[in-house]
Amino acid sequence: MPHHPDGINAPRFTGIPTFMRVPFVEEIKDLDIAMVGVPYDGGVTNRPGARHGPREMRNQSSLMRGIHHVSRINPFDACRVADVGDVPFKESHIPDRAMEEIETFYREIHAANALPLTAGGDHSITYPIFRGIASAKAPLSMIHIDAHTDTWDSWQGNKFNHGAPFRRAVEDGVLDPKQTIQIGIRGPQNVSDGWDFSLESGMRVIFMEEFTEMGVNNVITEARRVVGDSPTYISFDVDGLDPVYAPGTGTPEIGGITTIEAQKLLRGLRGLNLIGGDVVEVAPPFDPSGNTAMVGATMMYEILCLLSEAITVRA
Ligand SMILES: [Mn+2]
Repeated sequence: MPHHPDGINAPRFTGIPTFMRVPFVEEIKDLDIAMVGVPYDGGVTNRPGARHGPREMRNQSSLMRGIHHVSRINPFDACRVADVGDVPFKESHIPDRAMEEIETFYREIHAANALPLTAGGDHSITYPIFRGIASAKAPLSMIHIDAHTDTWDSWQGNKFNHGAPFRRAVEDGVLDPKQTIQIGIRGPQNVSDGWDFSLESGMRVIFMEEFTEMGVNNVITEARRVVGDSPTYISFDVDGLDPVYAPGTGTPEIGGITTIEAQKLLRGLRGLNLIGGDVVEVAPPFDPSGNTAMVGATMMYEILCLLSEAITVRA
């Protein structure tokens, strides 16, 4: 497969923007990590626009370079990484069908032995991703960064709305709530049902006030304790960040995580048994400067470095 272009002989402002300038492949084979776009926002409960997230994150992700300045990992040298394109939607205006179409694509990626790294899309997409890569016999663990627990129930008749993916995943047995940690939770709600579901099902919920009290290092220790060495997925909703850093999102909440805190948190997850990740809820219509997409793409790069190290260790 073609090599990742370096930014010296092929300047980063040139070429067609794939994720982080990796090659685009149509056939998913001989890959360690598959970067995927899921341009879907049929699950939003308020401001739409995350369907445009993958394209804008591809564009902004061309700013990324190879070598991580802390770990010195170069994921593009360490692993076979490609952009496998977007989920090929045919009926995405029907939520039930959209969920099936996403699941089908991730089954393919999983069958090809590649780890998925995804740009959303609203957060409803993580539920069919879990269905594609996990089973009730082997549910996933999760480290979840978000302002919202996303364990609410149906909204306006849509059980696949973006406030519900992890409730659906627990009901289906593809997510183990006792090995799930939710970090950065805050903001008022219409009903407390989602918070209650998370706590009653056994998830570890770190509200923003506790995050501030604990500090990032203790949050890392707690996250590592919760997931242990089990297969773990990282789901990163940009609204977990403070809107100062990520204003371009559908449901912003002030008083959130800073970008350096988020980077430290992710860097503290080295050595875990990581099997995939996503960055969701970048909504370009609310992001005129492109900053939120740039921040989202950088968090994808942090997760990519973690995944590539996890693969290298396993090999
Ligand atoms: Mn979310």
